[in-house]
Amino acid sequence: RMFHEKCRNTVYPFSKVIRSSVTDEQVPWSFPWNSYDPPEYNSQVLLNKPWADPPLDNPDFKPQWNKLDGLINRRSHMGDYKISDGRPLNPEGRTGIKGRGVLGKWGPNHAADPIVTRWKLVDSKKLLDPSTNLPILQFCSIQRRDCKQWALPGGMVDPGEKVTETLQREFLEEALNSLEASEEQRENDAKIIKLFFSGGVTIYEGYVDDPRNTDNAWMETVAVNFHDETGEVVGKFDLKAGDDAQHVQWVDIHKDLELYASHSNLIKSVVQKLQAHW
Ligand code: RP5
Ligand code: MG
Ligand code: MG
Repeated sequence: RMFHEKCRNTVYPFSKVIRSSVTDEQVPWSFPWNSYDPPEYNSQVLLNKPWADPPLDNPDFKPQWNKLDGLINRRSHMGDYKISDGRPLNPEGRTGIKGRGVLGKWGPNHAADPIVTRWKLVDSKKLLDPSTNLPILQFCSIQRRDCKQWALPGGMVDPGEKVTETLQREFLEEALNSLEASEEQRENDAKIIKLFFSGGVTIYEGYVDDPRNTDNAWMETVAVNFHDETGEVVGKFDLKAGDDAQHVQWVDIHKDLELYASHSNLIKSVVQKLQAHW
């Protein structure tokens, strides 16, 4: 079994809080550890942010755990999560920090990740990797402004938003800079993306090993592959980074890519589906 590791044994992002050390065997909540008492961190940045939950001790805050709570989806793809002392418990186990850190929601924080792929072509022919003799796949990758790591152009599902809408919106914002494009450009891009994204294949729905995860708040995603077989549609787009992305480019896929969170694992599933080089 694989345990989450990007949310363990680090300094918590955007803070100076050091997570309590948690070994692999200590990760599952079923491992008895009575003296486990990690530090708590709740970013002050979240106070009064309209998209964030209130603090848990706010008497007006009555979250409906494991339910669709108004427009907020508090259900987990991993099944019902436990509540302990009034706090949702990370379904993957201990992270060495409690509170919600910098995440807006207590419990699951839902995101969506578009995996947009095309073949690496040379003279209009698929380029084969000499070692595996398999065609090399490329994906549209962004460099995150927050931690500088390369990643999928994903983002949070807004309250009431459909995941299909999030996938399109985040791709438009982060890989085509729709927030700063002219209205004409934005509408044109949105039309093409909407059509192209109608042919998506869902690769994964579930927990993400994100460095922001805590014992009481964690990322989950729906990752969908949009493959441009000919490279004539999105493969030809003029990519332009925007919003929380500072760079965007097509990146050759192989097993040694170091990407944000569990994004390398998500991409691996696409590689297997399309029988590409890894
Ligand atoms: C990751 O964080 C998800 O897989 C998604 O790519 C991303 C969403 O967070 P932001 O990009 O909005 O920070 O866990
Ligand atoms: Mg975004
Ligand atoms: Mg993002």
